[in-house]
Amino acid sequence: MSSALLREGNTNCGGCGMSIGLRWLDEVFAEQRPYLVIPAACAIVTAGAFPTSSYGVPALASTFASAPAYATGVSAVAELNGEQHPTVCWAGDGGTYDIGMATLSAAAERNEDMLYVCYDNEIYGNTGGQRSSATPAGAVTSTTPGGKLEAKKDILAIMAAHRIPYAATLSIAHRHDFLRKLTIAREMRGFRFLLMLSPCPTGWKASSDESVSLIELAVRSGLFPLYEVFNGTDYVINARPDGTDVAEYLVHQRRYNAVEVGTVRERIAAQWQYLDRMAR
Ligand SMILES: Cc1ncc(C[n+]2csc(CCOP(=O)(O)OP(=O)(O)O)c2C)c(N)n1
Ligand code: SF4
Repeated sequence: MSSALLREGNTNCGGCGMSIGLRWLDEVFAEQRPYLVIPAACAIVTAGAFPTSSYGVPALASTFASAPAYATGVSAVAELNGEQHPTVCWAGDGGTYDIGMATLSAAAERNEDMLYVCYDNEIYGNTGGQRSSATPAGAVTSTTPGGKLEAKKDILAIMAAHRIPYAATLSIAHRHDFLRKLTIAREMRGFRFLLMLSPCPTGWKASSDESVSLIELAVRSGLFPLYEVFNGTDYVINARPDGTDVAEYLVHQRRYNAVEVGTVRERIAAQWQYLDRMAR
């Protein structure tokens, strides 16, 4: 399907979750023609070589650490000019969980008027698949050949603690829920944060035609909960685990060849205990 925001012929690998996310962003934001702000990441390679671009809307490339600061300026100038174009920061997990954390936290604390979408492929995809603080424990990356030891950072809890108007998770296997959350974010002002688990067949060592089904398994097994947090306090759970064993998710990705399935099941149970307490 052709898209005004993301043009065909871009450099994204087949099966990249980011491509689906950008197309669905376009479905909800087409009329507004957003200004994209993108830090160093696969998503800025997507644009291609200047002066041509695979993005059909203005896209500003920022330094790795500074996308929310750039977006703060873009959003403020748009407002000064009386423009209706929303500012959308589109960043990977490296730019979000790690190197962009200071400017992300600062922009969220100031409640800047922007939508921030993190496409989380759980690695530094663009530079060869190094670990980030979004990489789950047990996953093999180019810098954790024996499997990562530390647990994945809970970025949604961190963003909710800023008491921003809206924070939510997105699944490319749940189109209706995905579009609904983008629409909520579109209608709000202030800092909105959306987290999309984004398959990277290259780094996940998975088949490119399984990207959507992998995310479905991640949600159904409870590994990737679908939920929303309003104003930092009001938790709404959108889908509960349905008994699917997380082993089904892990077995299709060679990055998890040596992972302890029992440990992953325990982590999922602990995560749901926490979420259930917050949503009470
Ligand atoms: C200060 C700085 N350090 C390192 C780099 C090299 N670099 C460019 S993109 C990238 C990885 C980005 O990872 P992520 O944000 O997860 O996005 P992805 O590549 O996975 O889309 C790195 C390390 C850089 N551009 N700037
Ligand atoms: S390396 Fe991964 S994140 Fe980057 S374009 Fe390819 S599939 Fe997408």
